[in-house]
Amino acid sequence: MMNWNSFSSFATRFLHLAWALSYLLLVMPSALCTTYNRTSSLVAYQFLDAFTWQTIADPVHGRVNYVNYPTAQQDSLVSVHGDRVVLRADSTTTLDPTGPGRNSFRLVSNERYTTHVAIFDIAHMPQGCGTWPAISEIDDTSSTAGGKIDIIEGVNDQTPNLSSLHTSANCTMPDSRMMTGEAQGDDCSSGSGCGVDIDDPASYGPPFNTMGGGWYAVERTATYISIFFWKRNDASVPRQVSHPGRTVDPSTWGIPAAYFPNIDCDFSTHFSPHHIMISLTFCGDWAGSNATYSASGCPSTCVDFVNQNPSAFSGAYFEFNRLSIYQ
Ligand SMILES: *[C@@H]1O[C@H](CO)[C@@H](O)[C@H](O)[C@H]1NC(C)=O
Ligand SMILES: *[C@@H]1O[C@H](CO)[C@@H](O)[C@H](O)[C@H]1NC(C)=O
Ligand SMILES: *[C@@H]1O[C@H](CO)[C@@H](O)[C@H](O)[C@H]1NC(C)=O
Ligand SMILES: CC(=O)N[C@H]1CO[C@H](CO)[C@@H](O)[C@@H]1O
Repeated sequence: MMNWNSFSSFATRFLHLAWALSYLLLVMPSALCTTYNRTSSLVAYQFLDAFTWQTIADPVHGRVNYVNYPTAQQDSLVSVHGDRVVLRADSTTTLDPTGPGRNSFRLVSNERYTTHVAIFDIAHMPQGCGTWPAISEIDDTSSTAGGKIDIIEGVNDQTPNLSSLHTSANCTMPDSRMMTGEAQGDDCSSGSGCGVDIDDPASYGPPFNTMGGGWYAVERTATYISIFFWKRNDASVPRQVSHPGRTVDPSTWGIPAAYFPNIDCDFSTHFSPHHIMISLTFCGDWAGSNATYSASGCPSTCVDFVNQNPSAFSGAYFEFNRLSIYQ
């Protein structure tokens, strides 16, 4: 028969075991849970309804004039073809050098997101000398105080480029990370951010468009940010990405193109809830810097080229098949 002492130690051990089990059952699954539920599946006019057209002066000083939605409709800079949404810059107007820049778009999502997955199914991205397209996540201020995730960004058709974080001071990335891309800098608060070159020339610009585009996806959690890319004919694209359904689990998608852990970067103070931003500017601080522009093999100076060659911007458009968001 069990005496009181051994019963008591049995009971204590039982309680410990029960606590450990309940910890495993209740705490661990949520900590390990990487399944997200779909909250938006945006095509056609629903896609456009989820965004606001920002008409601010360009924070990166581009040769651009961000128009509102009615102007974009009137000038056919926005169109819907079945499910697909096309957002383009003006490609018919020769600009007065003393007047405003080239009409284009800067769309900001009405909702903000913290922990989430977004899958962009993109058929075409803006191309041409002087172009500087971006798909980013950023807070309201257009500064990097609340952090900024550049999912796709590049200039002057140069490939492959570039997924990056931009933050306030005291946020760096480890040199060695589980990702297929190549780190270009580890200090996320530096001017160029902690960028990662995506290891595939078809991730950007004309080669991306020739392929029929592909899929970019971002996963943001409290402890890491991952960016994934698959070109259109990539047989390894997960079905969850190519045929987005009710749930996704990015832990089944393989090694990300870019991976940004929170090891030397406190996410809670460096990243606020973010809007999704889709924009196209011309020239400005990056694309238009003399060194960058001339190194890309583009003619003339960036601003003169953008002013004088409207037809060079007939390929300056995004075409989205779908944007799926999971939370
Ligand atoms: C997803 O939906 C399921 C079923 O409604 C729910 O149990 C689960 O908590 C949801 N997950 C998230 C991350 O919200
Ligand atoms: C920098 O961040 C670390 C955590 O990532 C924190 O411990 C440290 O206090 C921060 N330093 C400054 C100057 O904010
Ligand atoms: C860039 O090049 C243009 C034309 O050659 C020149 O006028 C301008 O001063 C240059 N800007 C800088 C910052 O070097
Ligand atoms: C291949 C290529 O153009 N890579 C460029 C990507 O962007 C970084 C940062 O601007 C450049 O240093 C690379 O040359």
